[in-house]
Amino acid sequence: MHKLKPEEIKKDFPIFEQEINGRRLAYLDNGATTLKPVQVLEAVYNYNTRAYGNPHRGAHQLSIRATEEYESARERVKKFINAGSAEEIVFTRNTTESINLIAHSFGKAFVEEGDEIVLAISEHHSNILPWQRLAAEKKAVLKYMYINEDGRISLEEIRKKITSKAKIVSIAHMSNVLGTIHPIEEIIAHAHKIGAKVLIDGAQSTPHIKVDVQQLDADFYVFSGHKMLGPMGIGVIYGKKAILEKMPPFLMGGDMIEYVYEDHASFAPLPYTFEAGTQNVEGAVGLRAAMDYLEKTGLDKIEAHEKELVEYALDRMLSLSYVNIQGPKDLNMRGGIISFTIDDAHPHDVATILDSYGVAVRAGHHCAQPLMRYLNLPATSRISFYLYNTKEDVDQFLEGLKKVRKWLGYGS
Ligand code: 7TS
Repeated sequence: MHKLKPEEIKKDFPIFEQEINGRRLAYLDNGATTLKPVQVLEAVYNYNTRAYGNPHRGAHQLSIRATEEYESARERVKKFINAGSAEEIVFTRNTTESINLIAHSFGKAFVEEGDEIVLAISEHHSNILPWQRLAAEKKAVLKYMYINEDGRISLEEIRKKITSKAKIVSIAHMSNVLGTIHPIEEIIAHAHKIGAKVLIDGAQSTPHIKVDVQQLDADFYVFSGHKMLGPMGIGVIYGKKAILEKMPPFLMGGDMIEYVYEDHASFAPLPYTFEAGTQNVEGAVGLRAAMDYLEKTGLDKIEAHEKELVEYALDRMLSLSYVNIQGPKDLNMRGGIISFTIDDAHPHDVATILDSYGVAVRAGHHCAQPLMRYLNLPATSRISFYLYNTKEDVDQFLEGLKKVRKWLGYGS
């Protein structure tokens, strides 16, 4: 396998042409959102200047072209994650909306009093709050799988928490705080054995590792375009057709109907049942271009490149006595995310000091307060890699990191 050339890749991303605080930009906040290559920007521009219209409506050329663009983006998503059919791909605004839709509609159709909904303690709030509401509405029971000291969920924990009362298990493929890649194959196999469905939150995984939803046998797989070089405001649900067909619509309105009468209506077939109102066509077109870019680059290469950067960064961070790393130490169990704390320094101060070195990192609870409480941490700082990051970015980060304690008045 040829190695990725991040310096070449960077040239496709105009945002790197500017300096930040007088330094080259070391963008290490890819877990929050990713930057856009010209190929994505141009695809959106070309759509808006050549094919813009409201899809699925008019007989005129622009509407027809917009419909073709939108549906070709759906086909692209289907191929990217190897779904069985385009009917199983629903466009949403983001991962958050995807999970809300499923919690609402799957919950309405399938969840009853006393049923159990199983999550992991490391979930993003987007994969907790919709289930809390469903549990309250249906008098269902919310249960959590807890992680061990290494940031992992053990097989015993999976078997203990996913019992015959479970209706749905919802878990991130990769934790946005710890970088842990959860054992979703084992979770899916076990859940299916006892008759529960599984939703995988792929917000942090789809951009970085090859996902094959049929091979995984996930019932639902969701993700956001803006974390994989695409535009904000476009997200995806993959759902098995046999399950989606039994779920009622989430939003009601135009484009998702078949016939409407004064007092009732019938609905359009999949996937349109779940796409009410005018959709984000330019977002879908941008996502299609992003997927083209990622596949052309090679997801296997991207994954290997990020592993190399994590190893390079972890080695050097671990040699600093005042740096504490969260999550698995075993590289095979984590993706391109490292959360850490520095003795005597608040994570927000760390992020602010790093910013003055041109290094963009995230600090805070990372929308995972139950995990933070479980780990007994108020917050962490986090670096997260992508295909355009280089060892030079890591060195720039380390340069700033080594100055943090001095800035705050400590000796070293
Ligand atoms: N699930 C996971 C695992 C996430 O990491 C995020 C966003 C979401 C869901 C929500 O995605 P959205 O596109 O709907 O907002 N995570 C982060 C993060 O770690 N820093 O900023 C956003």
